[in-house]
Amino acid sequence: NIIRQVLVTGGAGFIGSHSVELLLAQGFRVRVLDNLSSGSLDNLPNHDRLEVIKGDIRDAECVRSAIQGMSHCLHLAAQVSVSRSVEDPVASAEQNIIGAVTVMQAAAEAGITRLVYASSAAVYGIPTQLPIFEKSSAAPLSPYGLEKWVDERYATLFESIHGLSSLGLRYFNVYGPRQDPHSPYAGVIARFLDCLLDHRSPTLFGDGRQTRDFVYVGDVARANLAALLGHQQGVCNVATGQRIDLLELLDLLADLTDCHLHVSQQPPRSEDIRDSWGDTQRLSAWLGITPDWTLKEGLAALVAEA
Ligand code: UD2
Repeated sequence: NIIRQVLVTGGAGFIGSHSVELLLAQGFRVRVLDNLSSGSLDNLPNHDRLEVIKGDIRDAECVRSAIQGMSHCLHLAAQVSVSRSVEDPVASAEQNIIGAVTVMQAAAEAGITRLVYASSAAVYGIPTQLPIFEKSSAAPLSPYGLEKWVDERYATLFESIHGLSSLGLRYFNVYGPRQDPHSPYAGVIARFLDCLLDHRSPTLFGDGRQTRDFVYVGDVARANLAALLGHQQGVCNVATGQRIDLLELLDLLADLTDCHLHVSQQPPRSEDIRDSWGDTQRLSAWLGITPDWTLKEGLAALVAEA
């Protein structure tokens, strides 16, 4: 029985900590590399197979030593705010491109079996058809989306140059426990719920008829695990194949919390796309993953933890 050892960059973050939990439950040894800028040690359990290193993915020496002895790498550390990438594209590119290439180079040098890394539905930009499938053209609307797309190109190149096996996961709208509603990159579900529980009016940008494909973080962790154990090379959506508009979402949350408040309506955000909805055929064919959590169940779990 081979013990798999996985380095999780960004392992103290929202998606990272859920992935670490699942990997530990599956018998992996886990080493987390996190600079704790947005992640927190509070997100992680005490476990004899878990080791945490505080360090930055832009520090090549640190990444090289962290990856030493590992068989797999799950690279999630990133600057995750789309709006921050617009305000400071240089800092964002340093983390999301240079940081990612630093991890890929270290993974190639260390002869890692498999690299799985976080990409984003942001690579697609405005969809040309719905649901969006992986062969749709990439036309990012933000530096963030472009950075993730560049990472995908690097990963493909590193496969041919170094034989580094990798898969990029294009996450759609991820929600669930431990997403901090007050952080600048909190998603709409975390924000709406925070308002409702505080009896403050949620802010709705636009008419509320925009749609999103919301995927529960536990299902994202399952996709990460399956991707680490798989062999497919390229990119894969991580979505549910279902979408909902924001007014329906508000209704669901209002029912679950028993808080029926008026929303404060604002003009649409300039960078917003109208619809996002992921095709999941590849997720199921390549990774054998069908989401376990319906939106209702995921929201109920979130409300129960709040
Ligand atoms: C998501 C991802 C982003 C990127 C992008 C790709 C999150 C948090 N962000 O951005 O990283 O991958 O998809 O397409 O998952 N809204 C409100 N009120 C609020 C907050 C948001 O009405 O208080 C609206 C917002 O205008 C948008 C929708 O809710 O129409 C979703 O916003 P979001 O920030 O949760 O996520 P999104 O889709 O912009």
